[in-house]
Amino acid sequence: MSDAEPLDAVVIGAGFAGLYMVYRLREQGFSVHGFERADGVGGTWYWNRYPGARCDSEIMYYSFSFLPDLEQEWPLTERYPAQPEILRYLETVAGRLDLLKEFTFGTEVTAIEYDEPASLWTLRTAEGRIATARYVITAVGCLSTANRPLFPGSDAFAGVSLHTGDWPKEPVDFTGKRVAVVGTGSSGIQAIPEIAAQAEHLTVFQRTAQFTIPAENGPLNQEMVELWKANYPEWRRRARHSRAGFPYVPSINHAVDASEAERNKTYEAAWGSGGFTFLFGSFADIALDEAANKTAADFVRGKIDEIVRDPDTAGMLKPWDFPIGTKRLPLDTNYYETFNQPNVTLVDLKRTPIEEITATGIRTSACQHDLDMIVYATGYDALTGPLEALGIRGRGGLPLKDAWREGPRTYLGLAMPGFPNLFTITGPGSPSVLSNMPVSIEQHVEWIGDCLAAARESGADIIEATEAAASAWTDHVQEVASVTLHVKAASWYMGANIPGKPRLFLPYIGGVGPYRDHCAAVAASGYEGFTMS
Ligand code: N01
Repeated sequence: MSDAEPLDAVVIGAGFAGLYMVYRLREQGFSVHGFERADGVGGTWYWNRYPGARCDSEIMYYSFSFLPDLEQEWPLTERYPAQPEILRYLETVAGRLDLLKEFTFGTEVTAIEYDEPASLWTLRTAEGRIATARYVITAVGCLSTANRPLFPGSDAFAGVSLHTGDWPKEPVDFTGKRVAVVGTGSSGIQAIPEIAAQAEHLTVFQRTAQFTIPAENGPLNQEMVELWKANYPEWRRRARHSRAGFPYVPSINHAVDASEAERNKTYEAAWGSGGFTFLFGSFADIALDEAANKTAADFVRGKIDEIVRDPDTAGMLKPWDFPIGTKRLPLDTNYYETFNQPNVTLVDLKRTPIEEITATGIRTSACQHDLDMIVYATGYDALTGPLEALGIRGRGGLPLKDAWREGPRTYLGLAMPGFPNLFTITGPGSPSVLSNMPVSIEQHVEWIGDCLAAARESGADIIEATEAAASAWTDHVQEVASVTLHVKAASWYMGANIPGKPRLFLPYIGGVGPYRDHCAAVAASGYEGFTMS
């Protein structure tokens, strides 16, 4: 790529989304180049190398559908793929499609500015590199800007500080160490049992107790794998038209109509088989009806009492302040069991908040905890954070951050008025984090590729979402969320984990299938809600 020549498109990111987008546009005959801040492919799976990092989507659902040969060849071993395995998969994809040469790695895009007279975007990198392109497509993920809470004295700690989303490549040895994990979301809940198995002592600092369901990970039956592989096209079709990008059959039964014995039998079976089917497969009203939701929540609280021997610790681990499933449900391997280990202590930050990070550890309102290592599993500035970090300025030099001061306004989570020719893969207002990501990513990549081809065919230089379409879609995203219990939780879906972030529901909860149909109808109508000029 020559920096002087305008490209047709620049893609930012080399995870699932960026790899497929670059491949797709190259195949369509566009000149395209990718920038990636890591020194390799993988995106989320490049950075999240913390112990226990695994995908909560079962392995047969968590891959590309557009590579049928690889689909058949790729070994399906364990139910949930571990981080090294997914990274290897993406490296294989990049190698097989000869994509590495299309990317510049180790390069962070820090500014993307729209040049109105030229109808081109100018991109600048931290290294001072400049590129120009007609189209910019962000493939930066939804959970890639770490949330690093600013505790007083944050930089004072003399030991090792790590964030789960920015984990070193070299294995971290916890042997003989006094370790803290701050945060009990999906990342913390995966890492805690693994760290506890090594560390001399582990102290878990919990602000909000989470519900978690056993993953029931383990080796896959290879006869089932063969059957699965023989029917991949049908499973993929079902996933695309499902609610969350999985070909599960959702329950149609209502918890409120079932007897207590029937409910317990259903929950017990779902708990035993593990995974998200606890929510999808048990009862249809858990996400919608508070009384139904309470039956599922009570079941999990009962499990905590059964598993955790110390009643005070069990009490602290039981969530009370949000309906189950309204914060992303983690899947675990021996999470609650870990608190029975003599080398593990739980600190409830609602009782005794962190007052300061000191040179030697963490001081809460109750006492000082002396530590060698602090692992922050404190999550992300989700969905908007990675986009705002790109320094995007649209028409009139308007920064995206300012355009989104009241919260993100997008059309279909794909485009924004005032930011022509800029597309966001799995942007806010699309199913993204509420879905099995590869399914949503493929749909966005294919839609964007088709849209660019349609513009080329019609001779248009500029494609831009209209104000009216973005307003209507943004209202629709909130309306659909408002009939669910999700809006009752102070979750990262609501922007609640980042001080000062506007509170509104960020992803689209209307379902992967209906959303896909809607996007397809927009394309079929000649891109209603966009102007092409
Ligand atoms: O982050 P989180 P995560 N002081 O935001 C706490 C995906 N994922 O990295 O709940 C003290 O869920 C915070 O407390 P609270 C998945 O979509 C997928 O774990 O805000 N504590 C919470 O306990 C997931 O949902 C997979 O009160 C503070 C924790 O830190 C998403 O990534 C694996 C704090 C953050 O939990 C994010 O998960 C891992 C503070 N100032 C992640 N600030 C798989 O598929 C925050 N916390 C396997």
